[in-house]
Amino acid sequence: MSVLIQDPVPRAKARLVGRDVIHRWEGNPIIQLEDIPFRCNTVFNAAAVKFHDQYLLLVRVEDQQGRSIFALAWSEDGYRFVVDPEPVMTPTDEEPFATYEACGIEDPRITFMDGMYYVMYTAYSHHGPRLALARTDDFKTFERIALISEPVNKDGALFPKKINGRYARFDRPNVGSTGNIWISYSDDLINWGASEVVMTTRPDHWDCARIGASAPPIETERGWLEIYHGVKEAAAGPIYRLGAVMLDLENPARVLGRAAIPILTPREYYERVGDIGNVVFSCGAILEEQTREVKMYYGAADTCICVGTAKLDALIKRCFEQEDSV
Ligand code: BMA
Repeated sequence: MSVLIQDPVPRAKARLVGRDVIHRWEGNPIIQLEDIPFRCNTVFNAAAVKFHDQYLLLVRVEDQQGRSIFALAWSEDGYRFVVDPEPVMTPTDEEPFATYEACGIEDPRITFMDGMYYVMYTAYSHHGPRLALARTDDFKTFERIALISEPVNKDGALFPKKINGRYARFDRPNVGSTGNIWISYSDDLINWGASEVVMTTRPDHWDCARIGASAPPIETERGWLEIYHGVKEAAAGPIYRLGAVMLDLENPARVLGRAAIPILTPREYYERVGDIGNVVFSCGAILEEQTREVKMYYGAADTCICVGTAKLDALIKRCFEQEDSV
C-alpha cells in the first residue's frame, strides 16, 4: 500500500512539483470531436484572434479522408465556443496552390495587421510541407496570396507589424529530423529572403530535437514575446512542450532571454492520450490588453483544443529565469 495515497499532505505538495506557468482552464478541453457539427476524424491546433468583440478560433480539423481543413469556432468569453456547421477553408482546386495542398492545410496562425487578418498555414502534399499565406477581412472569404516557402518548412508566423520597413515572419526549415526557428523578411508578403537563424535546439533540454514558433509574436515593453514549441524524442515517441523566449524589438533574431523550463508540458489525461499522445501545441494566443492576461489556445494530443491563461508579466519573467530559480 502506498504511503503517499494515504497521506494528503505529501499529495498536496506533489501537485506543486513541476507546475506550469500556464494555468489550465478547469473546463478543458474546450473543443472536442463531439463539438464539430460535421463528420471528421479529429480536431486540434487552432489560430486565435478577437473579431468584432468575439473570440474566434480557426480550427484545424482532420476530415474523414485524413486531410486537414479549417473551421471557425466563435465565443463570447474565450472559453465556451460554438463551431460553424461547415468548414470555412479546404484545400483548393486552383493552381498553383492545388498541387501543394493535396494532402491538406494545417496549423494556421492569424496575424492582424492594417485592417486585414493574415493566415499563415502549412500547405501539405507529397512534395512535403511548405508555407502559404492567405488573407481575409470578414472570415467568410479567404484570398490566397502566395506559397511563400519551399519544402520542407512549417510553423510560419507573421509579425503584426513591419520591422525596419519590412514584413517579418518566423519559419522552421527542416534539416534532417531536426529544425530550428528562423526569421525571413519581405517587401510584399510574396517574396521572402534575408533569412537567418533565430534560435536552435538545446542539447539535454526538453527542446533538444526540434523547435518551432507557435503563436504569432506578442509585442511587449521588454521585446517580442514568442511562445514556441519544443520537441524531445523519447523511446515511446516525441514529447511536445511549450516554451517562451524574448526577442529584441528592432532585431528579432537577437535572443534576449529564453526560459529554461517549459511554460506548459503534457500532464493532464487529455494531453497525454489521443491520436498523438504527449502533445501540447499552440498556434494562437490572445493578449487581454486591460488585464495583461494571455489566453493561450493549444491542441492537446492532436485530439482536442484547450485554453490556458498566464499573466503577461509572469511569462516575461519566465523568459529571464534560469533553472535553479524556478
Ligand atoms: C507537428 C504538427 C502539429 C502536430 C504536432 C504533433 O509536426 O503536425 O500539427 O500537432 O506535430 O503531432
